[in-house]
Amino acid sequence: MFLFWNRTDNNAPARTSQRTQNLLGKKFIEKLDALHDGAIRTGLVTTADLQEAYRKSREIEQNPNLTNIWYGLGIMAFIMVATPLFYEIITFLLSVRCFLPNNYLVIREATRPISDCEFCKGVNGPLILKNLTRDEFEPLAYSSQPIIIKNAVTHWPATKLLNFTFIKNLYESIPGALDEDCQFLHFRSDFKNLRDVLNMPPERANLREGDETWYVGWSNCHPVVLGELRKLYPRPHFLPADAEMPNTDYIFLGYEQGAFMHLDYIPRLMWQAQLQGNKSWILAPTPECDHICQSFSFYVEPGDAVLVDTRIWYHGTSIPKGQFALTIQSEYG
Ligand SMILES: O=C(O)CCC(=O)C(=O)O
Ligand SMILES: [Fe+2]
Repeated sequence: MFLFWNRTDNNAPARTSQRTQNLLGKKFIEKLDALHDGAIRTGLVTTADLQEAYRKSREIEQNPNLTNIWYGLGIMAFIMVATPLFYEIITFLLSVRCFLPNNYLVIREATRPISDCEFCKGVNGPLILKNLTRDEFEPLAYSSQPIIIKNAVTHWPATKLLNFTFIKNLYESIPGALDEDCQFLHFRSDFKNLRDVLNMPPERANLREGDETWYVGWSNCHPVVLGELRKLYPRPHFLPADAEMPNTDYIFLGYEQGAFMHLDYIPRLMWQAQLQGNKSWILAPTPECDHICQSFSFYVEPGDAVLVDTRIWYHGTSIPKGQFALTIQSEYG
């Protein structure tokens, strides 16, 4: 230890006499010789091994960058080959189309801007409103305050007419409706696409006791399907008259599981109409706001509308055991 310390101390030669230095040098060489002889005596190494090790150490010393570059390239090549391979294996083993939920739900944590937390400061639950008119909604329409509007959609024909069988018959009666590549969200269920959902045995669709629960969502991007479904529900009466609407809506339906916590990657605010069943929501601020804002949960009942800025509030849902939930969801902006 002492020897090594002395080697790296640049002032040491000035402070140590020539005689002491000679003595130390001699001792060092004796120790190295003893080490060398000891290693040879073990029989595990030969002089040739030691020479080769010395040659390699010189190569690394003279060319450290080249070694690092090869090492870095090796790691990059491994990541490039292993990542898609890992993805393929997982998606094959789990029999799901996407290992991560696709872009509607892509977890924006990696790319989203850091929040200034203004959206969640002082918010500890949804605003619950009743008999709301468009004028009353106007000042709130573009706020980040979550809102429930009680009984806002109770009068919609969809609350009575829309159900699993209606949706199945509609899709099966429109040629090509199931071939359209509309976004499909399987959440925690084992379905790969909407065709699989609509083809499940009626017992499971009605969740007979002992059947596995399921919960899915998808976009009605087929124009004929969308047109037929929109005959069952109007544009929500409370939305600002000039609000822009997308040309696709979403349906969420199923039992118990609900949606896992996520942020949405969508351009506008979202509204939902709860047509059947109760649904519990849990909202959480983005992690950087955890110290000023809080998470909270609430539930909606059939006939309620719910508005959440799902681009900035983490949100997850669940359905009470034994209930079937059916929701129409869309955006406005
Ligand atoms: O209704 C659900 O279960 C999930 C809805 C959702 O994630 C959304 O509206 O953004
Ligand atoms: Fe969402």
